[in-house]
Amino acid sequence: MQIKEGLDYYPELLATEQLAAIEKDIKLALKQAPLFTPTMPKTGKEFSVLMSNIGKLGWVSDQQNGYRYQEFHPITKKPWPEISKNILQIWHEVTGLADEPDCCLINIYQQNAKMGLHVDNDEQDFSYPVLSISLGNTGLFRFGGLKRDDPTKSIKLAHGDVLKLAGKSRLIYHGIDRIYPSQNFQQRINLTMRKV
Ligand code: MD6
Ligand code: FE
Repeated sequence: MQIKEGLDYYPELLATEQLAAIEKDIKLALKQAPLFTPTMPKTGKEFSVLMSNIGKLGWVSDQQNGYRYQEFHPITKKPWPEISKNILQIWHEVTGLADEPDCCLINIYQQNAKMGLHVDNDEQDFSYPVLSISLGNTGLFRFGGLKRDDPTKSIKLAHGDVLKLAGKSRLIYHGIDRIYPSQNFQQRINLTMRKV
């Protein structure tokens, strides 16, 4: 479903078994590459979202060196685990690309976590899409335009929803305003895949 030019929303795209398999893959990956708390460039303020990565490159941020991609975990210094087949399959299916993503960022939101409005622009080639998969608790996703103060709209991203930012929407501002409580889940997991 196209929400606006370049912004495609695939509600409940993923089947229960596929989601269970992905959750298992993520749990395993997090044993090798534990969650870390990124901090803001300059201020050093902690993100409320916990992060890790899988893939050749991982997205990290800290006070000293800011936002960047690197080949190793910021604490263990080990290379990131590989992106699982289950996750890659969704990238290939939805983007139609034969190329594999370089990075799959894992964002973990506990109840009070949120993510401020931002643009994904630490990559070199914006002609590639960014694909996100949501699992667990529903999150309220807000998106606007190419300028921070453009008007915004919101959609709820639930367990099994997929979102693609491409073309004219590749560089739109977006963020997560809140996480909805749930009887079924303890946290929200968001995976974002990118070519770096
Ligand atoms: C989230 N998502 O859903 C945050 N970025 O937790 C993102 O920041 C995002 O969903 C680029 C493309 C799709 C996304
Ligand atoms: Fe983003």
